[in-house]
Amino acid sequence: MSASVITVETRENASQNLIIQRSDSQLSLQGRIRVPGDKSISHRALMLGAIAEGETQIKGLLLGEDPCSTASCFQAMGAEISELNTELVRVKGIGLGNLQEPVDILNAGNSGTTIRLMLGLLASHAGRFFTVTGDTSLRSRPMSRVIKPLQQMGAEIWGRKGNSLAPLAVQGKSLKPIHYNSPIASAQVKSCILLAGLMTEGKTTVTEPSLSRDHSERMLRAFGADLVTDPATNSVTITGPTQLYGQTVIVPGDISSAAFWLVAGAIVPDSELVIENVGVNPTRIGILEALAMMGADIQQENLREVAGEPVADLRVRSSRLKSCTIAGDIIPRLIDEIPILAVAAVFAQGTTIIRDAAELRVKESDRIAVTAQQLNKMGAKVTELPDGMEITGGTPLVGANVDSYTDHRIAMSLAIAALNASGKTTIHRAEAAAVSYPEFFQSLAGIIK
Ligand code: SPQ
Repeated sequence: MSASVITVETRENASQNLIIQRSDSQLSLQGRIRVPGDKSISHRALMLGAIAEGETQIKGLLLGEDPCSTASCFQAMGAEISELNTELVRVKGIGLGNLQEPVDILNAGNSGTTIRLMLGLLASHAGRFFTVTGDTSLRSRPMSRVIKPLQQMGAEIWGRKGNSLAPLAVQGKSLKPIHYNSPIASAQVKSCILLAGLMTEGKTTVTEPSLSRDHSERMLRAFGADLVTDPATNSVTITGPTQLYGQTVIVPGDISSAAFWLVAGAIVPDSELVIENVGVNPTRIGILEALAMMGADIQQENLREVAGEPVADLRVRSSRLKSCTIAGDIIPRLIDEIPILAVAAVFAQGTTIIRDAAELRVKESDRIAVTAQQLNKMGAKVTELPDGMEITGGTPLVGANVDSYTDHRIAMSLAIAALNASGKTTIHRAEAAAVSYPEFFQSLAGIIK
């Protein structure tokens, strides 16, 4: 009998349960996996392609729900985007300042990156009016972090709860440049202001307390923007107006998706996985550093540079994990991987402390509360902290009924935890995985031996 059976059950309301039934026999994970394209880079390639002059070609685009939301918003504003696929997407750019006033409300779906980055562009399109919304989760996520700096640039934006929540209305204006000292390390805040700075006469600067992912800086520069970074102060300056020119973007595999396999390979005994073609941008590899601290056996192979981003194959072999402390400057470099790191910590000896991660409370779900509650249902010992978690590892997990709270990263983290739990685990609303990793269930079934 197979060591584990994976079933997907579709419910009447189209939501899906992922059921992982462990048998008593030993399970191991073996094989090679190619994770889908990086979500952050996919969004940016579609957006910059849409506002550039000429054609942008995108190879390896993530076909998840989030980039699809970005594509449909920019199509509604006049960009011609060919059918989305992983082989080759052609974006016919409409040139700087030429986004058209859409005839309907723009819908960013579940995607914080879509709405926050797009707001910088909408606010700076003088004379045009836009409305933008999202799903239930996105409508509860804070937008003042981008609205406030945009207002300092002269933007006119209205929304619910004192202009802090979507739906939002934007009256595009000619903006003035600012130097914004961001109180949080956030690539979405940084990118929003840089995109607003594209059309703004003069120097727009963002300084952040520690460095967040730098895909916008890399891609803006590749598209021809006049952009300077100062690593000593975590600052980036764009001088506008600056025309962009269509480019070829080759999207590497998403390290945030690879993280599930890295942890699975580490915690399931006698496993060995190779995750191919993973982006290892220094601003994203906190997960590799944290797992190394925990004693995971992970090697980077075939390190190479593809279209301005470093890429490697990652080989993971199972090993005994130990606890560690994850806090400070590393947090922005692994922020989306904390739910799956919590799963690693559940199987590590000792008590792992995660701090300085209060941002997790305003993601697709409150990822501190949901991770703790759902893993504890399986017998884990996770205590919520205001800005993180304390996780005491070493207690065997038992299958349970758990819920993703419609958060893709929670759905996939619980599936990996279930691999090492006895009996049956049912993950409710597991379809959320499609936001960033539509083929996650099939890949999981393919590596179980
Ligand atoms: O796009 P969204 O919904 O905000 O997605 C998440 C995710 O887990 O996929 C966050 F919930 O990723 C963000 C990430 O947390 C993507 C992102 C980006 O592409 O710029 C930056 C990070 O957010 P932030 O707020 O730290 O800038």
